[in-house]
Amino acid sequence: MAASTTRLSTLYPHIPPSAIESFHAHLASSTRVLALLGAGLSASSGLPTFRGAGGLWRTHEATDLATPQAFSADPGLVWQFYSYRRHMALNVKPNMAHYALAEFAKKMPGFQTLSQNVDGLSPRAGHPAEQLKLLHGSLFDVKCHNFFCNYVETANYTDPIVPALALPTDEDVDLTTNAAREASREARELDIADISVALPDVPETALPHCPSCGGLLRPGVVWFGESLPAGVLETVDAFLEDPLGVDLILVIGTSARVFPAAGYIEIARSRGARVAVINTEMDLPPGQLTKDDWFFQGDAAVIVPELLRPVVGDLEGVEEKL
Ligand code: BV8
Ligand code: ZN
Repeated sequence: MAASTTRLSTLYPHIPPSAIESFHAHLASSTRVLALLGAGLSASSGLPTFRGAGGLWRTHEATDLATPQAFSADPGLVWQFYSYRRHMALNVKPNMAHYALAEFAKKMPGFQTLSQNVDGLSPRAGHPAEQLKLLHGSLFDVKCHNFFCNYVETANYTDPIVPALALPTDEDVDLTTNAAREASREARELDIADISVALPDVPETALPHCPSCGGLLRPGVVWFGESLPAGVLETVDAFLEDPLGVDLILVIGTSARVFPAAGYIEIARSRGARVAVINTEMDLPPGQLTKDDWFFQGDAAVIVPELLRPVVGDLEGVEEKL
């Protein structure tokens, strides 16, 4: 039994070694591979998933805040939501699954990765850009909200992006009761995702503005009701329409509920792909898995490196980066 099979079935006794071996056998004969990534990939880096915490940010459904309507109604609130997520993402690191996928891309020219994640962790793990399609944009891109202005800025890692979006600290809170004792220690950032923390009022004038037309800048992500980046859709369709077909699709840490991203699983299957799901929960829409597919239940950061080990090896030296 191969070392990785032993390792994985030791870590996850519920995963039958035969499933790992049949997966590795199929991987060995695969040249055209897709991956669909979701928030679960970044969970063990320390980032909350959309469904985690009931999908709520303060009292708001994350999916409600991720809309053009929410931004038009209250750009300050939406910017605090995205600035918070930028801050969180910049304060965590890619995990072994991000690195394994990046290494797999370098070793497998016929590998294309479709990420729903806007957290920037796959790019930070060195995933080759031409093999990484950010279906829903990035927290670290900004663009002008003015329909007639096409100003875009990529890879803006300034945190906070404007001073007014700095996270409040407990120094900002009235500490008169035990000020003397408190004064000595570092001011602690307050978690504005927590409803008990007052949300600073950020005037629109203090929000990021477009250097080209003076309009409001908005996060460079795809909001619900907005179409995906045209270039990305074309590249994905070209990969799927390639006469070589698709041998395998890895569905990693996603609830596969958001379209068109979730739709790529069945399209890949129609192009010949077998489906391998890596998820802590059996969270796919019912009936989506057939007998020729695999379901590896557990943490993506542990399972993905083992599943890809025959191609990427033991990712020597990556640990130091974690
Ligand atoms: C559009 C960016 C049209 C912003 C996001 C067809 C049917 C039904 C509805 C539609 C349809 N077609 C379109 C729609 C509408 C809508 C949609 O899909 N609605 C859903 C809710 C039903 N789609 C759209 O609006 C799309 N646009 O269709 O435009 C159009 C066309 C032309 C012209 C104009 C318009 C745009 C959708 C993109 C929205 N933006 N993100 C932001 O991030 O703020 S979506 C966002 O939510 C993420 O990117 C991601 O896609 C989704 C969250 O899903 P996951 O990533 O899977 O996360 P989740 O928390 O749900 O699940 C985590 C999973 O991980 C769980 O399964 C858990 O068990 C697992 N897990 C947890 N820990 C681990 C783990 N797994 C492994 N290891 C662990 N450690
Ligand atoms: Zn502008």
